[in-house]
Amino acid sequence: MRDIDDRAGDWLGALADLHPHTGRAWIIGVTGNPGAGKSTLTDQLIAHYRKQGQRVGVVAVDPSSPFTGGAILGDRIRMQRHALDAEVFIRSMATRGQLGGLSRSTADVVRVLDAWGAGVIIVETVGVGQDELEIARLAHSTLVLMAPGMGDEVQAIKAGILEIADLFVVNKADREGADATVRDLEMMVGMNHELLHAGSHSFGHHGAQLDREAERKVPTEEWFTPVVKTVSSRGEGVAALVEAIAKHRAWLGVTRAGEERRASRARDELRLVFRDLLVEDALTKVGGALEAAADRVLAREFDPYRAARELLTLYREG
Ligand SMILES: Nc1nc2c(ncn2[C@@H]2O[C@H](COP(=O)(O)OP(=O)(O)OP(=O)(O)O)[C@@H](O)[C@H]2O)c(=O)[nH]1
Ligand SMILES: [Mg+2]
Repeated sequence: MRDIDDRAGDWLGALADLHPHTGRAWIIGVTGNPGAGKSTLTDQLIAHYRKQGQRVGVVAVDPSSPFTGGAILGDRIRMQRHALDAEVFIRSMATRGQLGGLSRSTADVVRVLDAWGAGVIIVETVGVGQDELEIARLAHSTLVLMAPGMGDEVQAIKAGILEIADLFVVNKADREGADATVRDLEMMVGMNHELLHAGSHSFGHHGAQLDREAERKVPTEEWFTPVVKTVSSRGEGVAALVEAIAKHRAWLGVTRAGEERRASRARDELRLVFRDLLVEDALTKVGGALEAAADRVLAREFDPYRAARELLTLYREG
């Protein structure tokens, strides 16, 4: 893991060697606002999957600070009862701005845990920044957590969250306002479902899609994003959540949507790795020219756009 972490030695080769041993883990993304209860829920999920006899990997991502801050410490404490279990591996990641980005390094750690034999890998991330969206796309099942009375009201939901949520979890259901949050979410999911359904229906009349689906004999129904209520601190609702995740897994396994999801995950991953290699290659090739160009930008001889274009030309010719 060290070489892969530090991008040292033949880390790409090391990852490539792991590849044949990967692809078996179910990757669960857990995202939501700070303090919504992600780590507390993750701790409960670990306990459930351990009871099923699964090996569990956890990656807790805190992009907010380049230092190992309070949030990560909190994550550790919430999951402490699993610290001595050899079948549980918990890993924290806390550095933004590293080469290749947090999404790439998270993907690498997930890959290692997958090869280690984790049946389930839980990835905890805060919020919906670019890194977090990429990390969410890494997961097979993405859980979006809300807690009532924390500004997590449905009106405040950011665009894009509906797209990435495979399951909504209203945590802290012991608090006032939980039922209203559940109702609001269910209404929103219902409206979205109707929109999607209407769209695919009229498209179906064109024939081509229907024929293709009939040929393959796969179910075509859309996933209806469930809203599950939990009190993570007491473990309530967690069994129902585990069941809902299993349903999502089964659904992805047999539908065309699942096939598309697998295809887009493969594409996304390749794109990330390729982007990484390109950047590395380019930075190596232009070498000191980058510093020289930066000096000229600083002296306002060049604008950064022209400087970047010239570096690109230099790279292409090299
Ligand atoms: N009342 C109540 N409190 C809860 C529940 N779940 C978690 N908490 C508490 O909420 C606080 C935050 O929980 P965490 O699990 O650390 O939340 P988090 O989303 O991981 O927070 P960050 O990692 O900092 O973003 C802790 O004090 C928990 O004990 C719940 O269901 N009900
Ligand atoms: Mg946490």
